[in-house]
Amino acid sequence: MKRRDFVKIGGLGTTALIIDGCKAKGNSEKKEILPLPHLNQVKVISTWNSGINANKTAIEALKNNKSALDAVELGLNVIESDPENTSVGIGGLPDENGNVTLDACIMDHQFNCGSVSYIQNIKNPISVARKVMEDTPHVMLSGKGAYNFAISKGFKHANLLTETSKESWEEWKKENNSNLPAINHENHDTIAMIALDHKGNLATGCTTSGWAYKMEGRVGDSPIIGSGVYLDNEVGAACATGLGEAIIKICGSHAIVELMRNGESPEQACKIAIQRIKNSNKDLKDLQVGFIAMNKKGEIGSYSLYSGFNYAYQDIQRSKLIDSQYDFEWKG
Ligand code: SD4
Repeated sequence: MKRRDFVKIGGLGTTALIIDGCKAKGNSEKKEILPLPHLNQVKVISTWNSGINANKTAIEALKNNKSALDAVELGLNVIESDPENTSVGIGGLPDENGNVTLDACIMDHQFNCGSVSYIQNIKNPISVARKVMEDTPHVMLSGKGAYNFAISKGFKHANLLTETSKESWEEWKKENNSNLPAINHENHDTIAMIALDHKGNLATGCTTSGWAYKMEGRVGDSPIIGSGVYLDNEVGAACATGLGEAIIKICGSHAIVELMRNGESPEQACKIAIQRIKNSNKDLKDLQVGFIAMNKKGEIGSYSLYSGFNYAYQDIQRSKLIDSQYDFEWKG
């Protein structure tokens, strides 16, 4: 038997895989229709407009029958490796001492998850997080241990502080010193992604250099399973961007998955989580948080506290940037 073709047979994107019949006696013309891979359903969403490029790589992987997990890793690698992006990977804005420290985590459809926090000098922390998930009995490695583990797995030591980020840090030191810039307004766009593959499995991941000029040792929500990302393949997945301290307080991504489990749409679930952010923080000034979510059916949604948050959507036909619903107009 040999694989011949994929053909549309109509109705909700259903596809049929037609295979040449066995050249058995009296059966030479017969074609067998097998259960279908749902290639039409593959899709990916990710935070901010840098998600557009990441999604393009992710969707190519999904179209080639790769898993959602592969798609998430490959998609996020694109942004981590881009020195122009000052929020993720190489080129990320450093902490108060000028050190670039990165956080990332990844989760698959079977509750497997891996994470690295406060890792330095490694360009692709999402791939290290995946190695933690697959090659260790642990979920999370941090700091020097995460770095040593990465080196043992063949990752290369790299200087992550680009000239541009160094200049911005020096400028900040001169002018503001103790004042941190507001997260997510002008200066940040951590990438978090959710992908759905042809088997109907979800995966999610998140990677960031965290809050620009943060205190030495600070870790945000992005490497914390349940805060930066969460996924239950029976229900859906959610991930976050924005002020990690506020997201951690409500276990934001986990909360959204539980809300979807209880029947909320992805957007409504994100909106309720934002309501919890409002309830759990007295001072909402400069506190931007944005959530994105996708349920098991592939329905998507988002919500943010302030205007200005958007996310990138990609399926096999379309790529678009979607403005999130929000509660307050950002006035700066
Ligand atoms: C953090 N949540 O470290 C991250 C930052 C972020 O867009 O999302 N920025 O708190």
